[in-house]
Amino acid sequence: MTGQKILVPDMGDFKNVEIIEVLVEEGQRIKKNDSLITLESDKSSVEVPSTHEGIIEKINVKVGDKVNQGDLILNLKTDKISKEIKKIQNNEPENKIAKNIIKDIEKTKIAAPVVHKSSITETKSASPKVRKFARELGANVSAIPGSQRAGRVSEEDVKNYIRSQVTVNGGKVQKKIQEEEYPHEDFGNIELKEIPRVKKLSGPQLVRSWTEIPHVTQHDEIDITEMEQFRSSLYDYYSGEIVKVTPLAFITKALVSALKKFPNFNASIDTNQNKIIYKKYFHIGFAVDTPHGLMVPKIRDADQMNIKEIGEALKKTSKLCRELKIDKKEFFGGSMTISSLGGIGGTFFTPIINPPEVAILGVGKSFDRLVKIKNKFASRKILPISLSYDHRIIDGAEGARFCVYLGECLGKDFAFKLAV
Ligand code: CAO
Repeated sequence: MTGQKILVPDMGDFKNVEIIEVLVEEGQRIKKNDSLITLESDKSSVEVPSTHEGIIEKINVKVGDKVNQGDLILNLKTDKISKEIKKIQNNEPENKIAKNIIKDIEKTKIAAPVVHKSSITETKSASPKVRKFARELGANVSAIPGSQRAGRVSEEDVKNYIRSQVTVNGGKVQKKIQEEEYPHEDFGNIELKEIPRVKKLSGPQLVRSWTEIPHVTQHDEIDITEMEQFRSSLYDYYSGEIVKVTPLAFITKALVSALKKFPNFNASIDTNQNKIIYKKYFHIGFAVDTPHGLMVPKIRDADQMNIKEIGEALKKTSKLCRELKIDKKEFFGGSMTISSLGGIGGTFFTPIINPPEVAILGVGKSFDRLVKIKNKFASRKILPISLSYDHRIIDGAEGARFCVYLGECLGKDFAFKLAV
């Protein structure tokens, strides 16, 4: 039978690479340049296009196979060949076009296809379903930052990307206009740099939160004088060594206690079913400032830890983030997040909720203040906090009660409150 073999072309660095997708089926009619398979190396993915058009007779490869240049991908029954053979079989009068086509036939019989590197589409990897989904939304998969292994793009990445590209104006969704009236270089020297990968990934999530969640931020001050005295006096009972625990460990413990009292804060909205999901676990997220960008890992089951254990978990987890050794799953499945800028400085700010959570606690740097108590002035240690919550789930009164309760947990009776 006359046919065309489609082989793996020369792809430079791509050697012994895995097939992660077969994009066509036997019996399918394909056009020249239609993508046949996707290959994935450590660095990137490429789609291998067809060099001819026709009907696929037999596919010789499957997902998971490792291939090299020259390996057979599939056998194609080319339209030109079949049409011309029919003509010749029917003894139709020869003409110039037919002669040329016969030449083509002979050429295709002996020549291996040559694919120029420029015709290989270097692409972000994504499953055919995700590609179709992106296409339907008018998005180009290669422009979407992938959160999966080796930058693979998931359906959630496509959704986040689309959300980041549109803005809601008067109830209508509009494409963002990002063009400046004058280019920046008109005003002086500039330097263009890549946005770090972590920021590329968190950007759409932040836009989603800021545009979709009606935020309310409530600021408050907590007198932590006694707690701070206790914290600085901590030492190991057996070794006698000073135990260094930052205020964040106490705040985490207080937050767990507040989440038990106010379950609306340990919740998520199920928009599909229009219901509230109440979580029975206490996994506290905390924002970590790393050279690669902001990360928000979780301290799992913080309700089952004492303050020293929480302090150790904070140190260990933030180190894993800074060394990029943290498991991706640790960024998901949280109850509520703490964003502490206490080690850096500043007082109040507006923390952005980390969806699907419904609240976030911002913590500033504690400071001394002279306070009049029983007609005497005393220096007290004050902790500024900023609580942002989703107003669809949490009312202002509940937000205020939550802050008051946190104040009690970290205030002068902290030892009693945090022990229960
Ligand atoms: N008030 C006063 N001092 C504070 C404080 C507070 N609220 N919180 C921490 N400190 C002190 C600590 O006690 C420590 O003091 P010593 O050096 O004397 O021991 C010092 O500040 C440094 O603390 P730390 O920042 O290393 O540790 P932490 O447990 O407070 O925080 C972590 C850990 C990971 C949250 C922090 O390192 C970090 O990355 N913070 C930035 C988070 C961030 O970027 N948030 C913004 C998100 S929105 O863009």
